[in-house]
Amino acid sequence: MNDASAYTPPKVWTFDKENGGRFAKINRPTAGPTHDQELPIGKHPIQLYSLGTPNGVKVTILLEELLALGHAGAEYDAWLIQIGKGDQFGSGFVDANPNSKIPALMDHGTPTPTRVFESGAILLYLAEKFGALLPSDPGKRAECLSWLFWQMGSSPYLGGGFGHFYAYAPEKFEYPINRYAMEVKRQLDVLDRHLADNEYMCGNEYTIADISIWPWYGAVVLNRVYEAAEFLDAGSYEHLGRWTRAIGERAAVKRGRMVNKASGPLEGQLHERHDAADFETKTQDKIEAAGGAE
Ligand SMILES: N[C@@H](CCC(=O)N[C@@H](CS)C(=O)NCC(=O)O)C(=O)O
Repeated sequence: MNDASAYTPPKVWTFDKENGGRFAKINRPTAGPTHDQELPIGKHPIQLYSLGTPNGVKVTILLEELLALGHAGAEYDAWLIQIGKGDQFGSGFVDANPNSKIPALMDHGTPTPTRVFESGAILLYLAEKFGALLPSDPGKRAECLSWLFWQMGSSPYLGGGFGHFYAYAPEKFEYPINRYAMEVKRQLDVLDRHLADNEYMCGNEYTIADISIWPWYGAVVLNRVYEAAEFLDAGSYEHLGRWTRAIGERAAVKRGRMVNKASGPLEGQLHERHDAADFETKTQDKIEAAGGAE
């Protein structure tokens, strides 16, 4: 065990700007804008302000799935918000999301523009708007929403808890790593047991529940977050593995993962998306400018 007595909390907590850790530069204990910065608006009614993180790609996967289903009204402009540079604290972004976190969506197709923040709310808003990927039968809809809200409540333990202490904290502490590894393994088991009897999260129907859960828990299985697949023995969750691989093969999922992605191999990055053709042209331009694929 680490020495738990090393830190004695003061009477009143104060903000230590130099507390180290991966996100020390952007984290602060107050809300609100830090600078004036209007958000750009493109040609489509749906404007997305985001980054290709698990929370961000939920929305781009859904939009690409809606387009693949023939919902032309789901065409969208996706703008890059670089959270490492503090774009989420610009005045325009804070107007779209007072919580200063990606993703944020503006729908200019309503009589007055509609703002939607929190990825779960965005998935529900879009699924209802287009009448797709959300069952209409009340029982199935309840099951779908239960899993959607399960993800919203559960993955902060995976990301903010386990991921932070296992991968990002400046030092390794046994207590939080143990606590969050146990909880994340419990969550992986919840999914694995459910997927043993169900093709998708809501029976045999692919829905926004899958789109919400896959970017987080599929990423653990595929070792795309925190380099923790071995530590968590993620390969042992057989049914979760089957579901993860099946969803990862979907063309819309592959496209959605590229949008607003600003890290990893260049051919997987599409910083902004304004048109379906951007997947071919913009990516190719970038690769050529960089002197060929990695
Ligand atoms: N519950 C929120 C979480 C969003 C979130 O945590 N976004 C992160 C990136 S994945 C972010 O914008 N962080 C920037 C910051 O905390 O300043 C959602 O699902 O939309």
